[in-house]
Amino acid sequence: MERTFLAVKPDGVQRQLVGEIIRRYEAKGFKLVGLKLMQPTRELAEKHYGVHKERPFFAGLVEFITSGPVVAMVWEGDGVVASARKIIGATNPLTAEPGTIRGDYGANIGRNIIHGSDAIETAQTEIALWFTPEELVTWQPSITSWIY
Ligand code: FUP
Repeated sequence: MERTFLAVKPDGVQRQLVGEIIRRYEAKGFKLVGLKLMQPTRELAEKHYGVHKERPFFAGLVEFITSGPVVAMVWEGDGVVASARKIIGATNPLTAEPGTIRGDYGANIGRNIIHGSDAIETAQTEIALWFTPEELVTWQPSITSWIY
């Protein structure tokens, strides 16, 4: 089953948007299979954003993402990588559509609330970077055993 990596960034945690963000993915019907609150190390942040190493915003980006706790998550479902990105919205919150997470809550491109993997292969790399295999839980709902 397809999986993606999402992370509520320090601005999203500090603005108390964690519940609202999780709610959107639960409501959509995706399945949560990994979740932890952590303050990323510089090494992790530099690896995660390695593709942007030469960009002028790289140092500030690493500084920001390591500045406070982040909620790292893995979500599962058909087409979850692309769908999660649609729910997140465009990189710049000022042009992101209203109704998306960044469109509704983001202040500027450097404070855009949430990260989401941009492709299936990237998701696999990011999941392996942020989570150990033991931290990911494979589970099935057992609704029929407790609901009428
Ligand atoms: P996204 O995949 O939408 O998170 O965007 P990118 O991978 O292009 O960029 C990663 C992060 O770098 C963004 F979340 C914010 C930051 N960034 C800037 O601060 N300035 C820029 O010009 C572009 C990106």
